[in-house]
Amino acid sequence: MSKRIIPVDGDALTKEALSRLDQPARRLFLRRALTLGGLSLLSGCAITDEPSAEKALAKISRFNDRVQAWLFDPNRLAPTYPESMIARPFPFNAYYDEAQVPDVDAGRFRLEVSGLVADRHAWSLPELHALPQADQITRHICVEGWSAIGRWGGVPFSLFLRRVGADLTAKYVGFKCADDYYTSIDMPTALHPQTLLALTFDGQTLPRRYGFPMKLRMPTKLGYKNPKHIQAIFVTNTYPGGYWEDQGYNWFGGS
Ligand SMILES: Nc1nc2c(c(=O)[nH]1)N[C@H]1C(S)=C(S)[C@@H](COP(=O)(O)O)O[C@H]1N2
Ligand SMILES: [Mo]
Repeated sequence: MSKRIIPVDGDALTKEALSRLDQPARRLFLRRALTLGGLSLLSGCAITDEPSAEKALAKISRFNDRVQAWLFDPNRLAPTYPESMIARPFPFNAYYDEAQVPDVDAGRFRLEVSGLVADRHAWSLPELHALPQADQITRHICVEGWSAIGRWGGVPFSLFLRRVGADLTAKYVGFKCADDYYTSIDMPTALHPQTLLALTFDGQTLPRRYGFPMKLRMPTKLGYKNPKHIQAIFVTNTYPGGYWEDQGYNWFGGS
């Protein structure tokens, strides 16, 4: 199978990501199903009622996730930008408004690490800051129809996973946040060189509205895949889903 060409130009990337992912999953699947001659063909069973149609759609969605994961190229880098292109102020987004942003106590904070890892000790913020740090200026793309360039700094996530002795052959890394948000990613994306456990934004401590004390920043994935206010990280082979993913958003959510 030949590798899909992913444009490295920012606008093209935005357009491509949106065209593939911003519409409600149902519409996309129905369109695809129609062109393929019916859902029943794909699911191998007659679709007569809502629940069975839903089940078939879910099945196709998970299949699409697998295909995208296969096509994912861990060596392809997302575009980076000059400092002059950083959006100031950077947009805020969450499933609630800004007044409800969680207030995490920096001194008492400990990042929990569990699942398929050798070292389950909980990390304080100074311990995380003591690890090697990286910095990058990339574009954040939200399916609600906006994108903005920002600068995030923090621990390369692949380094962190190796440091905790994670099973790098496991399928998923899951995240639980200080609000009720949660999400999960595939291991190849977790190990991608641009995936950062971000502790700073624009050279400052990560502000509260952007996910203090830390967020996972992945320029290869859409906004909703980038969890803010991370409290716990776990490595697993059991599909963990996500806040928006469980409501029909595409799980892979990236390129
Ligand atoms: N904990 C948490 N993380 C989250 C969200 C959220 O509601 N809670 N929203 C997601 C969505 S949809 C987007 S677009 C980005 C917004 O990040 P920003 O506020 O830094 O722009 O955070 C993502 N991560
Ligand atoms: Mo978003």
